[in-house]
Order: sequence, then structure tokens, then C-alpha cells
Amino acid sequence: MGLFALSITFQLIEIDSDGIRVLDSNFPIIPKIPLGFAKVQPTGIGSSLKDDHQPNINSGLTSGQLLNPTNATITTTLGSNSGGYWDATSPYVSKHQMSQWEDEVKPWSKKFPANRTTAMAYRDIPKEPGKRAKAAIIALVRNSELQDMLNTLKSFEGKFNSRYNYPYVFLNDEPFTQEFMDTISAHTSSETMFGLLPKDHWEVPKWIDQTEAQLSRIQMAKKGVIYASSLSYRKMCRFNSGFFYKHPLLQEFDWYWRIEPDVDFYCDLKYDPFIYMQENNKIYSFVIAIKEIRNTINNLWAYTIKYALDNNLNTTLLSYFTNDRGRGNDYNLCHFWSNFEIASLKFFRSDQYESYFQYLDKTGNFFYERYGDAPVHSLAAGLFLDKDQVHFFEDIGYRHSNIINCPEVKTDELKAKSTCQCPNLDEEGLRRAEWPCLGDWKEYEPRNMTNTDYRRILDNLSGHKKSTLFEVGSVGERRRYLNYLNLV
Ligand SMILES: Nc1nc2c(ncn2[C@@H]2O[C@H](COP(=O)(O)OP(=O)(O)O)[C@@H](O)[C@H]2O)c(=O)[nH]1
Ligand SMILES: [Mg+2]
Repeated sequence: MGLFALSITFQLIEIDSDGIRVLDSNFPIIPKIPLGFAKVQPTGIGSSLKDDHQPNINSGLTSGQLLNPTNATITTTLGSNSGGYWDATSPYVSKHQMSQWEDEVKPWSKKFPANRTTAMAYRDIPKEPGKRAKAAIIALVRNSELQDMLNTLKSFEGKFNSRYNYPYVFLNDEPFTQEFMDTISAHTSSETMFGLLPKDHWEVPKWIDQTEAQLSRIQMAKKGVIYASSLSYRKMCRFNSGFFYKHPLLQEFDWYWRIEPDVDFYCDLKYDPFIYMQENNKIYSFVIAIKEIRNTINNLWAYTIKYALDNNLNTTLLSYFTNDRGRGNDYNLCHFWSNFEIASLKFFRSDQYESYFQYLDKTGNFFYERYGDAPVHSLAAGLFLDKDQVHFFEDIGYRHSNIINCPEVKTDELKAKSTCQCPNLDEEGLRRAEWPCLGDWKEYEPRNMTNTDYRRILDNLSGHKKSTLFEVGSVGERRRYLNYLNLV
């Protein structure tokens, strides 16, 4: 069966480094490929398709530009305290590993110091200068997204950061072009840093059977799932799930605010959300909560519950993510949209979070399925945090794609904190994501879940699914099971 599928693959589809195009609409349905296990070894064919990551130093810039930047203020950067969080006791990242990553990306890491004479005026600096968080604004972004990143930057500076001047860290799987760095740094008076990702943080890990992953992408594409055929999208989601907080440029920070190209901010923020988080014992925050596409995360819930059971976790927030508050079996698909996040880096660097990420990573399902970093972060919050450690920034007006949060009905309290220019939803084709995830969030009363609940949830998985989860140890076996499942 495996050979049959492979020979068809090479006759009827076109594969490039980022996707798959089915050339024949009569292409037979390929069995569902939702399960993955660490024991799987890449096949010969799979390994030959591996696109090894080599930083593309020709991506729009010459080595001369890179080594002799026109802007004399550029210096290479990497803090001497890097690796501080991953001390000798960490079972996950050794100091040695961190310094290897530092050495690897150092030539492509650039820092532009804060420059208060350029670009936006430096106004309204907080009256309490002592109250600064060890925080950075972070964005993973491609060179090709310069204009969209600039639009975000202008909006973000205008509404918040021209007053607070938190530094920016821009990350990329390719070296940033000189144009990108010059343009971005000219539009903020804050310090800006530009970094390359270490190979380990981006590339497909060795245990992934790439043929299997490709078959899965084909099948998801046939179902019309967004980003189904994109390998780079999966790499991005895996990076944002388990690596961003390990980047050498972020080691000096405790907090981050994630931004993306082409988003808008609508409200003047007159307080520092990092300080708010710090002083109110908040760990994670969001502005938009919506439902995930089920086909991208088929087994994420089951693995998460199995993780909770294996680790004997008492949770109080996980039941927010169930379809009937913990008594049922299924994930309600709600997640906090991670294109906006203000959160604690220490949380992500904790052994707990790391062990959950690694557990998921070893399933291979960032590639065999298409786990988004948003549901992964959200379910991690469900596993490890209480509701009062997660904050809904209702007063931060924000748009990503066509979904917005903007405080329309302004309470006196919100009015005092912010001034918003919310867009006209109908005119601009925008919508709010209030129901049901946000409504549920507001009403959510913490409920404990323990092993009894996790066992019941796993017991209630359908018979076939249960027999495939956690037990199937090879690609061949998995494919046989999946063929079978496709028929029932
Ligand atoms: N450097 C780099 N950034 C990427 C890549 N793919 C996505 N991103 C960034 O990752 C974030 C999420 O990607 P996006 O395309 O916006 O996904 P969506 O928000 O889920 O539709 C954005 O900040 C993108 O700029 C990639 O291949 N390379
Ligand atoms: Mg986006």
C-alpha cells in the first residue's frame, strides 16, 4: 500500500520546497495521515526530499552590505548573559547548546540602538521611569513583508510604543536585507534587533517521515484546509510553539508582545501592559479568541489529555476548552489568537511548558497534522495556568485579517484608560469574534479536572481512534490504520 501511494505521488503531483500541487483531479483519495510518532525513521525517499536549511545570504543583499552596513550604528549583538534561563539544571537546553545557537546566528544578528532624533517624536515618556519591564516587541517576518510590517509598526508606534520605547526583535528564517533593517529602524526611535533563526529552530526534524508529511499535506489540500499544502507554514507554527523563546536575542527579556505584518491597533494605550501583567500576576494574555479548524488539529486534544494524565495534572483552566465544561469528551476548538500575545517568556521557558511542547513535537503532528501555535499555547495555558493568570485585554483595539477587537461600548473605566478609533465593521468588511469563545471566557467558572476526568475523556474516544492513538509505532502501521479509518 505504501509503495502504491508513493508511485502515484511522483506521477501526479508537483512538489516544491513549500507545497504540493495535485496535477490530476482524479487523484485517488490518500488515506488520512493524522498520527505521528517519534520512533518513525525517515525513509530513503523522505530523506532525499529534505530541504536542508542553509541561510540564504544572497536573499536580496550582498555580503558587502551585510558586513559593512551603511548605517554606522549597527553592531552585532548577543548578550553575555544569554543562556541564563537554561542553566545547568535544565533538562532541555544546555548552556552549550545555547552558545552553539548564538555562534550560528551571530553573523546575521544586527542591532540598531535607540535613536530619539529620528522618525517619530519621543513624547510622553512614562512618568515612572523605574517601572520598566524586561520586555521586547517581537515579530517573525519575511523580507517580502516589509511594507506590511511597516504598516504594523506605524500603527503600533502611534498607539503605544512611541511613548514607551520598548525594543523590537525581528526574526527571520533568512537573513534580513539591509533595506528591511534600514527601513524598519528608521521608523521607530526604539532599539531594533534583527536575527536569523538557528537551523534547529526552523527545519523539519530528523524523525519526521517527509513522505508521510507530504501525503498528509495533499490530503488536507483536497479538503480545502487553509495553508494545507504549505511546509513553511508548519515550520512557522512549530517555531512559534517551541522555539521563539529560545532565540539568543530574546534571552535578556522576561516578557514579549508579539506583533505581525499587516495588523492594526486602534486605541491609544495610556498604560504599560507589561507592567500591568507583572503587577497583577498575569502570565498570558489575548485580545481575540476564536475556534480552530478541526482538520488541522485532529488529535491535539487527545494528546493533550494524555499528557495531563501521564503527568498527573490537576488543572483548573483546561475545562474551559471542553465542549461541556469538562464532563464531555471533546475540544471545543476555542483558542486565543496568538498573532497578538503579551506574555511571560519565563512561562514558555519553564520545564512544564517545554515538556508539553516536546511531547507534542515527538508525535510529528506539527507536520503530519498542522498544529497551530495558537491552540498549542492556549491548551498549555489550560494545562498549567489558572483563569486569573490569563488576561483579556479588552481595551486594546486590534485587527488581524478581517477579525477585530475594539471596545465599542466604553465603560467609564475603559474610557479612562484608552481612546479608541474603532472602524466601521460593515464598511470595512470586518467582524468581531465574540461568540462563543469570548462569551464562554467571560462566564467561565474554574473547574478542576484530574486523572478521573482525563481517563473518562480518553475512554470515550471512538474505538478505532483509541486503538490508533498512543500505540501505533511505525508509518506502515499508521497508514494501514488510516486506510481502515478512511473506510469507516
Ligand atoms: N520569516 C518567516 N516568517 C514567516 C514565514 N511564514 C510566516 N511567517 C510569519 O509568521 C507570522 C504568521 O504568519 P501568517 O502568514 O501571518 O499566518 P496567519 O496569521 O496564520 O495567516 C507572520 O508574522 C509572518 O510574517 C516564513 O516562512 N518565514
Ligand atoms: Mg498573520
